[in-house]
Amino acid sequence: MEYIKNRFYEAAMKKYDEYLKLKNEHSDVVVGKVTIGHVLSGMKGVPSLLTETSKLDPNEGIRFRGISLKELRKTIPRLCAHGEPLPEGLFYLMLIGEVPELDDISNISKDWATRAIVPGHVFDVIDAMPKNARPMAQYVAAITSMASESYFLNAHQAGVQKKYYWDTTYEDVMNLIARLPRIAAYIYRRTFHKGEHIDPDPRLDWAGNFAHMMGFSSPPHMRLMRMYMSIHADHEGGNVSAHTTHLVGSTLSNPYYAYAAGMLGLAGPLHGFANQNVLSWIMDMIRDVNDEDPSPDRIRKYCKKFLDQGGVIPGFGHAVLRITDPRYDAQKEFAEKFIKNDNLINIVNKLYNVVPPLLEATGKVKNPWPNVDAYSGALLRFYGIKEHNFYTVMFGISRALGVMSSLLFDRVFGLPIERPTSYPLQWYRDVAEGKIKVDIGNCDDSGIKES
Ligand code: HAX
Repeated sequence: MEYIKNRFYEAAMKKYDEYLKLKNEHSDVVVGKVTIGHVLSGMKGVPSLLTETSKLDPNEGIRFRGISLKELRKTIPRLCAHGEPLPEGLFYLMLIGEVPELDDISNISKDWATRAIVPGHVFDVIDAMPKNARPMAQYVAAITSMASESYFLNAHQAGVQKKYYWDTTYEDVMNLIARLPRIAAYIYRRTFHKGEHIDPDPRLDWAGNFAHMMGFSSPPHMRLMRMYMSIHADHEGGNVSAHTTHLVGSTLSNPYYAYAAGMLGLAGPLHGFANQNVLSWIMDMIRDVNDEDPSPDRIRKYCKKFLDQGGVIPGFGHAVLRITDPRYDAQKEFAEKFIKNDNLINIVNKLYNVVPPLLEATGKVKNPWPNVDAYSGALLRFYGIKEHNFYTVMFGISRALGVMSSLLFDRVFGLPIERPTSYPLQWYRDVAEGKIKVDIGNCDDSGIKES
């Protein structure tokens, strides 16, 4: 089990040397500019974070350690010829920076299986919540309660040196990831299946076991889950779930708290909650037009009216991407391969043709194309996972792979507490009107110098 940890340590120490060299020799190199427009529109496009695991290109989509989603799905070894690559393989790539062999992948599967025992009090915390509590609320409460197990927390309180932070963080990260499927499946069965729980099968891989514990043990379900858990794993560092995890982690909060905080960010409708909203929005449309198989024209009229009334169509648009999300394409490809003629999937496909021109016509939407969330609900529903309140939790399990790998690098680098500067509106107005001059050539660690 130490094999993966040792490999990570070797790779991480090389990165650490690069980090130190950059910090010591090039800290004063300017990498971008910040305008009032940036400040007032969510700092999009401003380089301000260090993330090793993946990079998002607006016109190409996500690359994990330089490898696109399409390439990745061809490169990562599978359990069988027609199967999907395992998320364990993507985790290895993000963590170590190399494409894994099948042995590396099964090493991680086995490691996680041995770490997957969830402490009893975590189930007590879940069971103490109302049965109709939102699955994400149950999930975050469970994760937070698991911090009692944090090796990092204990080591930090015992005064461990900063250069060893990564070691106990690694243990927490691996334990946390290993236990997420069990916790989430417990919540799923408690909330939607009368609390009839299904024991884990430690012989299965991480995603396969999750499908099994949810009650979906067939090979097609496991294949779906492997794909789903791979494509949602990471989207560089600036998205809200990744950024929040990093921000909270920068206070040296333990990995359980940092991840729980990230999940609360994922739960917002502009982010991961959109995957639930898409399906309920489509269901509303079906009810409204009173047709399970509406024509493109009926869909167009419905969408137009919805937009005219100020609605935001979930599953379309993106803060960075300017193309159809390759994660959408991956799901479409999967559906085309394995699903013949499903109404909801047909509607999703029709929306692809209908919605972008309508969004373009608003004149304000920067990216009219569908994102990852536009497809996933219809796909999950086809496979019998119909409880859309649970979808964001599923997204969150996958997202742990990326944000927890990144947190490990934060600890390796010893990144400091994150603390940008804020000013009141009047300050920006004064700068805009030339009443205050800022000297960007004269910045120091504390921020812009006024002159
Ligand atoms: N429907 C209607 N209007 C939309 C829109 C959509 N799908 N997408 C963007 N707009 C609107 C914005 O609300 C904004 O309007 P106002 O100026 O009136 O506020 C305007 O177009 C400009 O927005 P933008 O610059 O193109 O987009 P942002 O970077 O501000 O926001 C969002 C990106 C993804 C949040 C946005 O496109 C959106 O709300 N989409 C629907 C929700 C969604 O699918 N979220 C999931 C995104 C992927 C993800 O993170 N998954 O987890």
